[in-house]
Order: sequence, then structure tokens, then C-alpha cells
Amino acid sequence: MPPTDLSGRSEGLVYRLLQFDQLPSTNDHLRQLSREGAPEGTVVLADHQTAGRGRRGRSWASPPGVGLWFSVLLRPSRPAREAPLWALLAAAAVRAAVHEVAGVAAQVKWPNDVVVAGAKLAGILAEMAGPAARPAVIVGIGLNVNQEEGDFPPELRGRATSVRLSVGRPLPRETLLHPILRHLATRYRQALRGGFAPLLDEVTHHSATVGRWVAVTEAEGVWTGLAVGLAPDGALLVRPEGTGPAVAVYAADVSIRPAPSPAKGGPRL
Ligand code: BTX
Repeated sequence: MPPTDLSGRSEGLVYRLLQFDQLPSTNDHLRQLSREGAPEGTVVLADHQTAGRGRRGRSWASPPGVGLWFSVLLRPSRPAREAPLWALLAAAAVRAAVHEVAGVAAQVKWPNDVVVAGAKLAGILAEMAGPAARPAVIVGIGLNVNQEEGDFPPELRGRATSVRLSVGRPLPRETLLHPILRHLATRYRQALRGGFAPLLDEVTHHSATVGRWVAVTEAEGVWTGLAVGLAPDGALLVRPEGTGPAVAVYAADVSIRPAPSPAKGGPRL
């Protein structure tokens, strides 16, 4: 079935919104449209993804009727930075929108999640596309809106949440879509005009990670430390347990862990 075209303009960014009943992955479909020259602001939304993706080949549960599964094409005029900053930009927009529309007290969990009390409400998959001379960024957003606990696969129960579970009532999904696009456009314009510093301040302020003890899982192994801030390029700065200067963490999984006992003498904020 051809997509429904629900286009509009938000904060100076012209959105061309293509709505599908079902796609394997909105990121993959938008990548194809990007190759064919789709303009900045193209949005691909699917009611259901049959092969929704997270990072590193992980899958993203995207059942019909309950979530917002969509991808936005950006073509930044300044040199495109790597994915972490774009993922943080989208996470900040989702956090602001769910707070504004539904009063959800959400936080940004570095590098690409929005969480409520530690449970995953939304995940972002930001991917670079296109030649270096004309870079494109595909920002995929998966937001759980109306799932009840039993709607999540067993392995996600207790680790995933939805707007409905957070506020105790269902919400029409479209009431969240346009606010997210508006908050995304505001932050995008601001970043292009004046850089990412205000975004990093916002993310730090609403962070579930900065100021917490974390376990950092990298290809080489797992280590623990205190997350002390964000670097200008979006890396997470972690001071290893014991001693030493903060290390910039880029491609890793980070999980929150309890503070070590004082006897171990870890670093302080
Ligand atoms: P991630 O790799 O950080 O997280 C993936 C992990 O999150 C999974 O391994 C699983 O443990 C958990 N998970 C899977 N589905 C859900 C869910 N619905 N709610 C909460 N937790 C879940 C996160 O990757 C990035 C996800 C981006 C998804 C969007 S949807 C639109 C776009 N298209 C696409 O294929 N991906 C993006």
C-alpha cells in the first residue's frame, strides 16, 4: 500500500511525513529514500516494524498499534559529526516532548536511550549515510506509548516501560509525534547555528548517567567508574574506579551500578 503523506512545517524544518502500515525497519527504508535524494525533513513512520533494529544488530520490539516507530532524515550543512551527538539530540527531544505532553519524568541515558526510573521508554538509532561531501543522518526513534506490562516480550518486562505505564492512562500516539518533531527541529537549528554546547548542558541536566557509577562494557572487557560528564563531542567521561583521569567513552554499553563501598576509596564527584 502506498504511504500516506502527512507533511508539515515545524520550527523552520519542513517535514515530509510518510506513514506506512508495516515496514521491516524505518531506518532502512529512509536510507533507501536518502540514496534516491530525499530531502532533509523526510520522516518515515510505520505502525509496525517486522525487523526493527537497535545498535550492533540487536532487535527492537515494534508491535502494531502501541508505539511510535519512525526515522527522520537530516542533512546538516556543517560537517556531520558522528552518531553520538545526533542520538543525544533526538533523546533530548523525546524527553522534552513526553514531559511536555504527558508529564512523564524521563531522563536521557547515555548514549541513546530515554528512561523512566531506569526502564527503557525510548531508544534512538542514529546512523550516518551518504557521501562525506553530502552527509546525511538518519535518526531512528522508537518510543513505547501504549504498551501494558504484558505487551512486552518476557525478557523485557521490568526493563522496558511505556508512556501509558508511566502516567497510568493511554494516550493517542499522534499527540506525541508532532511535539517530538518540533523539539527535534528546535535543537537541530540551535546546534547548526551555535554548536552543541546547549544540547550537552540539557542532556547533562536530565541525565540518568552523569553523576552515577557505571559499568562500561567494551569489546575488550568490562570496567567500572564514575560518570563525571559529557565531552564536547558527546563522549561520556568516566573516571575509572580507584584512580586516574576521566576516560572518554565512545562505543560502549553503559549500565548503572551501585556506588562502591567507601572502604574501596573510589573517586568522588
Ligand atoms: P539498543 O541497542 O540500545 O537497545 C536494544 C535493546 O533494547 C534490545 O536488545 C532489548 O534488550 C531492548 N529492547 C528491544 N525492544 C525494546 C522496546 N520496545 N522497549 C524497550 N526496550 C527494548 C536502541 O538500541 C535503539 C532502538 C531504535 C529503534 C528505532 S524504531 C525506528 C527506527 N527503525 C529501526 O529499525 N530502529 C529505529
